[in-house]
Amino acid sequence: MITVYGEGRGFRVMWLLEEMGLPYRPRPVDLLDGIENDQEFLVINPAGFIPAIVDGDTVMVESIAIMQYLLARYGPGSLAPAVGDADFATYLQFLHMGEAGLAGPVNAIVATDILAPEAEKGNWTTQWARGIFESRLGLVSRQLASTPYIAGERFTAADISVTYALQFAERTIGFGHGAIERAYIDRTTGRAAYARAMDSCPATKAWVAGLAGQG
Ligand SMILES: N[C@@H](CCC(=O)N[C@@H](CS)C(=O)NCC(=O)O)C(=O)O
Repeated sequence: MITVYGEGRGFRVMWLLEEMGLPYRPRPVDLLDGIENDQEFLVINPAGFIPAIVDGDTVMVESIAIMQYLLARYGPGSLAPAVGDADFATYLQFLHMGEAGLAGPVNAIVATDILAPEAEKGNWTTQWARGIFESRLGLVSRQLASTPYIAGERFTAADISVTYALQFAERTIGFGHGAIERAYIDRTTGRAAYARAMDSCPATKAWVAGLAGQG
């Protein structure tokens, strides 16, 4: 049985596991409660960030790497184009861009604009990170103008990566997406596996419900 430590980007992992039909056990990790209080988790990931997985003797962190591992080990089914597939390069590009170019830079904005003390908010780095996010988002928009999914005509793990990043930006920094991205998010999150993953992530579910209540 695969154990998934933490929600946050662990949602990507659980969504993928649901799409693949693999059993897993979500193990909550509360970053806001002081990670030093969760010694059992720190044995798994001494660096103290989520998500992490334990699959038998395998222990891993980094959500995109975990997804690649699960697809390589147990799949990929239809969720990753084969190397010889015309969509393979686009798939790999957006699988990684979802974190490296989109969700990762949003972390910097969250840290500075939301978590930092008042006097240190809104610095040059925040503007830089927003610029990175928006430039990569331009590549997402360009792709979605010609295909319904980020790597072509069918849903893949790259859609999990990118959808998570778009929602993360929306939910944390209030980023307002355009019509193409909105329609895309509706398309990908309408899947039954998305709803099941949400049921495995009660903290995320409560957070999203709270945001909807504010709007
Ligand atoms: N690149 C990492 C980013 C992980 C990350 O930023 N995780 C957040 C929660 S979603 C976290 O644990 N932040 C606290 C920290 O990094 O110490 C991934 O994709 O897994």
